[in-house]
Amino acid sequence: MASTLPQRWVGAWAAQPLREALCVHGEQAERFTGEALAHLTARIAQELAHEGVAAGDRVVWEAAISSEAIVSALAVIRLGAVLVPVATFQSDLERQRVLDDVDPVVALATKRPGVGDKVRHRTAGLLNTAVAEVELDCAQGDDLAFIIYTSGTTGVPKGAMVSHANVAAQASMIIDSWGITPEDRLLSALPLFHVHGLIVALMISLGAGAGVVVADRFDAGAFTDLLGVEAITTTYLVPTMLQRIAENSLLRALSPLRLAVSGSAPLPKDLFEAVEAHSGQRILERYGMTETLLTISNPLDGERRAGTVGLALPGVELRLPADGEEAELFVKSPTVFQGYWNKPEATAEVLADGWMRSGDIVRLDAKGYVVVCGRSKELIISGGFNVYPSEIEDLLRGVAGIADVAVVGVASERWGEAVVAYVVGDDFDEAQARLQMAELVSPYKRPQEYRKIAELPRNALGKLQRHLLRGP
Ligand code: MLC
Repeated sequence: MASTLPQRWVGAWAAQPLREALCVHGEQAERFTGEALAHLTARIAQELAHEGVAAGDRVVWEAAISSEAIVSALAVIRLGAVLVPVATFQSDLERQRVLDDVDPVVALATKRPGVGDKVRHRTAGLLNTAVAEVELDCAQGDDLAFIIYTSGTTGVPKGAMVSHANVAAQASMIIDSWGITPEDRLLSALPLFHVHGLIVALMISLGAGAGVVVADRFDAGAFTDLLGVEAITTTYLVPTMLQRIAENSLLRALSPLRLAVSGSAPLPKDLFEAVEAHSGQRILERYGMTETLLTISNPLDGERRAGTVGLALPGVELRLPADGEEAELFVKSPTVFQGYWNKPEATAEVLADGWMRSGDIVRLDAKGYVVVCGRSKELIISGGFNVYPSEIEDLLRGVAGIADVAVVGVASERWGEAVVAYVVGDDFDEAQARLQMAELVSPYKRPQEYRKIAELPRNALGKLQRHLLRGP
């Protein structure tokens, strides 16, 4: 098997020990050479081993964009333990559901009263505790590297199991297809609790020996300043970020980049064209999902076609519709996940004979590039984050005064799709609903707008006709 991700890191750090490997931009910029990262990650891995964390153990990790948190995440992977990233801004309910499901040995997270009482907590980073001698970087392909939670349709989160072989295959595909080299410097302001920011941007770029600069939040002005100041060559974005850069008339800052990639949500054609008109940069759009990692991409050297996600990456098989037709996309790839943690039925619904059911409806354009034209699953993508309507509807049904409710995604220039709740109920109190939702779910899942409606549209069988609600 090709090198695992941690083997790639240590190889890259050893090859260029004194070069800057990582820079974390928060209040200040904190910089780490390859040598420093190799040392610090080994040290934290040894501390974790001393505390009883062993290869194969699950470690919940609060994905702060800080040096301590990032170094700790790398250490967990080097130790061969399974990294389970969670968002810093999760609600207590969301956090508890993950903890209950994954049952970790330790959580590298801020302790919240009552949440995860059974779990041992420690803050990320060096504690100057004792260390245990332990072998590092010896995970094998079949071993799990990550369990990454998605909300799923029921609100009960599903942990997608991603193996070392999955990420090793992804690393080869991305590094070769996008030509990532140690000469590259990547800037990312993506959150680190998802595949895009954590695996594709941070971890695979480190594996290629590229310098990685991460920013702890996205601000169009600060971000475009960093492109120049940090001599950045590549960046990965979601369309909402490009939209903000455009709104602030800062697109020209993208001109010097060797490569700018967009993903996690569809990139509108007019935004693609605006970026090119103002910067000369033809954005490389690609397609992926947590369960498959990235499988389709526009080419680095060939034609990048606006409104398409491109062609199968090397080693990926796609089950595609015939010319002129639309059908659900199925994907087979060495990057397809190992199933949902402890959820064989949910796994069987999407994975059969190595083929992953994407839930996305696609067609081919005139040149055989894949165009995502719809979804067979109920999903809203807001600013690159996935929101499942039924999770939010279930919680809203618990709000006094709501007799019936439907949550839909409404087209939005700012977010791609915005979460909107249609509510039936004479006594509905919007302020109360907002208060309760702020308590229960992450900010991006909360309805941005509540619209009162006399009755929800249903067909003769009582099934909700969501498409009738998706208007502006
Ligand atoms: C933030 N807010 C959102 C939101 N992001 N609301 C809806 N949808 C979103 N995506 C909330 C904030 O919490 C805040 O709430 C309010 O909106 C305004 O915040 P802001 O400051 O304007 O937004 P910001 O925090 O700058 O976030 C915008 C963003 C962020 C684009 C940087 O959404 C983001 O990081 N998106 C990336 C998502 C991503 O990485 N997805 C990868 C999934 S992996 P309040 O209440 O405080 O006012 C995957 C596989 C693949 O899908 O193929 O990549």
